Amino acid sequence: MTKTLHHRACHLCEAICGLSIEVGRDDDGRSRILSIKGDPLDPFSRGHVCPKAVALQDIQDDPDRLRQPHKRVGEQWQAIDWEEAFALAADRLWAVQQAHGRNAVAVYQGNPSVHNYGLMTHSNYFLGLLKTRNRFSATSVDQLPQHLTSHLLYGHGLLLPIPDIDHTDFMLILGGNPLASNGSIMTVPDVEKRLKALRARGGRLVVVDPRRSETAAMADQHLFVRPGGDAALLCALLNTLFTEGLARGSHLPVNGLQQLREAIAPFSAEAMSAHCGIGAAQIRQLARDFAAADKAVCYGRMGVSTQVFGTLCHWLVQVINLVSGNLDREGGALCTEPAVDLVASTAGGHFNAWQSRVSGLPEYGGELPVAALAEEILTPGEGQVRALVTVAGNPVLSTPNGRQLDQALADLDFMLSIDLYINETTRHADLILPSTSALENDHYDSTFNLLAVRNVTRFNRAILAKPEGALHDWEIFVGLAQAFARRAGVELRPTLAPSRMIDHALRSGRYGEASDWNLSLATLEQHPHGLDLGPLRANLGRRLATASNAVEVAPQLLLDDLQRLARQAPPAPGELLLIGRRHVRSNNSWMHNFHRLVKGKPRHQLLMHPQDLRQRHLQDGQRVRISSRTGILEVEVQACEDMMPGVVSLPHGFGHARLGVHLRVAQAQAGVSANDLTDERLRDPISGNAALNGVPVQIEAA
Ligand SMILES: Nc1nc2c(c(=O)[nH]1)N[C@H]1C(S)=C(S)[C@@H](COP(=O)(O)OP(=O)(O)OC[C@H]3O[C@@H](n4cnc5c(=O)[nH]c(N)nc54)[C@H](O)[C@@H]3O)O[C@H]1N2
Ligand SMILES: Nc1nc2c(c(=O)[nH]1)N[C@H]1C(S)=C(S)[C@@H](COP(=O)(O)OP(=O)(O)OC[C@H]3O[C@@H](n4cnc5c(=O)[nH]c(N)nc54)[C@H](O)[C@@H]3O)O[C@H]1N2
Ligand code: SF4
Ligand SMILES: [Mo]
Repeated sequence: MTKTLHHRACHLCEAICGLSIEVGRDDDGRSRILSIKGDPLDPFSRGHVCPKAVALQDIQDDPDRLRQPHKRVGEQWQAIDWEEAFALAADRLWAVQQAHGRNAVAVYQGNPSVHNYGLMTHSNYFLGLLKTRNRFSATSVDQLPQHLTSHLLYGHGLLLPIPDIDHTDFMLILGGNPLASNGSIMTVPDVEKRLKALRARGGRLVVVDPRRSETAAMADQHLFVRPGGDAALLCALLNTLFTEGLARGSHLPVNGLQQLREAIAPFSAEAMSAHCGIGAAQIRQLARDFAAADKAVCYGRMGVSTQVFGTLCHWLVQVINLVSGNLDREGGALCTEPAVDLVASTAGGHFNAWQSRVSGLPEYGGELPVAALAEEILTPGEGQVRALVTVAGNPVLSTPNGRQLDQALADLDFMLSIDLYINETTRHADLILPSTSALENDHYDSTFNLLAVRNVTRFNRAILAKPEGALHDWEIFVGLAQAFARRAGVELRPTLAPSRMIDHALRSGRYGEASDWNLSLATLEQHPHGLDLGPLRANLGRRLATASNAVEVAPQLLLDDLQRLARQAPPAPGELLLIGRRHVRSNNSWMHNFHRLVKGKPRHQLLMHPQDLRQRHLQDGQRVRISSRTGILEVEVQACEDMMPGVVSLPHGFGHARLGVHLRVAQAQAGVSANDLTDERLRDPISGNAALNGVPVQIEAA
């Protein structure tokens, strides 16, 4: 056997870790992975790796993974060839649109759509031809409030300021657990090391979370917050900055500061304390500590996005950074300057240009909130959704009231899924088109370089040869586009391979031919460990894309939403609120089929504070019945001192015990789906983003 060593970025989560992968080639010419390790020569990740990296090998070898197109025939699946598959998809989608209009075909794009570069470059080549307004994605169960905030304040939804974690003196984290997630909208491999370094240089880490998470456990201070209470806390922090004279000027041009001051005046720490469950004196002290730090940054993530005040929260996070003088400043929050810059190559976006048919939810950037998907399928009338295309997604497990969506999918006239597996969602498809695996693909990370705590760049070739008869995701989209264009009689513009597109973008980008870096695909291929382009620097001033060229700090939409917060009822006595959690060995819904990740004790129990158990005469380890407006589940409860009393936690992405799912390892420890309890009617009304956290539930013995 011959052995070769390859360097390659992992792109399973947002962290971009460099890997060293040893591949053996047998005498019969077959290649297999011998080992996957962290790459110490990667200047960004410096050898860091998490257990999920080994999943790359498991995906490669998984006997459950589909390797050619599969067509449904009754309750059976039949393997077919690509030409037949493309023609079938085109015929059926075209027929639905002919009979019921363009919007009768809906699209859902899942999370790997932004992790796989061929999906980034080519999914729209086909999906754009459908010209449907019913486009949905995982964005609206995730970071939509962050895009909308940047759109309103800075004029571009991708001008997302990233915490300058390596240079800050004070980091305030709300609703993020980077020790489990490895960072999000903050690409930061080896985050634990970087947070330890922050503390070693005398800085402070404060975490606000209803659970003492892994990150909270290593912080200088952890504050339990009532789920959904962050907007109240953030208002009170901002109010304290203003009333105690702690605000600092910003070098950025700003509009609306006076309106902001006036609007926030009623939201004192004393008035907000009950809503967030944190004492007024503690809130005021936190504001003083934050303001006293030379360089500080406030960072909010999933826990504050996916709640009923999601957009208000992310607006307040930005405003606190601005008002404390930390926006667009070293050690504060900075926008990246990546080698391939989606900010430069895309328009600023639009919001609320149209609304969803049934509930009138606003579009953002051409997408509607996915909380509306099931009702668009289930509600009869002009414009009803009759067919669905899913791409790299599992909305039955990942979107609110997944059980309702599960039932709705069974009603469709046609469903096409581009996915590697027959999972809880794709089991409803009429046709599944599987792509090559990650290691059979080239990769350039156009998404997460944009969100990284340093300006970094790398391109890696595929490590394993593409198997005979297999297609990459981008080739599947080209095949679908060609077949659909033929069917619809429209002309298709020519396209390039993703690597050619990246080469063009690199050459014309800010580190391209016009700079000393002279970056191109060829230069990056000479740097297989990746290239460090330097720390983040202030740049927002010259990149603001608002009509006024100033930061619009007080959008009327958000000032108005403060009234919703002011009207909020105080917590009901005995309330029990459901939140989620992530584990470093799991990734949303699709990594439970890999032995090496799921081995050991189960990790999908319901966590509950012992005091809440006692009050309900429940025992640790017992099976309980948990119910919400949308569903009832039975699950094992685990006593956990790390939970805030009145709050229970269940991870999402489980619930694999459904008929027809072909994930044999995952089904051995199926668990239940948290999204059978979450409620599609519980949303942030500003963005329409789902409120997956802070769901009212009841619990009793099963
Ligand atoms: N209750 C609750 N719900 C949540 C969350 C939560 O915290 N709590 N988190 C939300 C978040 S942040 C997200 S991002 C969503 C994720 O939700 P989704 O994106 O809907 O689901 P995933 O589990 O990421 O499913 C990914 C799918 O892509 C397939 N896949 C993987 N790689 C590829 C590839 O290269 N090509 C193709 N074609 N397919 C591929 C997998 O087989 C899998 O079916 O879940 C959301 N749902
Ligand atoms: N291992 C692993 N890594 C992942 C993923 C994964 O599934 N597994 N998913 C990837 C994806 S798609 C994403 S989007 C990122 C997400 O990255 P993070 O945002 O860091 O994700 P979570 O671990 O869900 O952290 C959310 C935290 O918010 C807390 N929380 C819940 N409700 C509230 C609330 O009302 N207020 C406050 N302040 N906190 C609250 C939860 O207790 C939890 O600790 O992770 C990515 N990385
Ligand atoms: S943290 Fe783990 S899953 Fe994420 S990029 Fe690094 S190795 Fe891959
Ligand atoms: Mo996500």
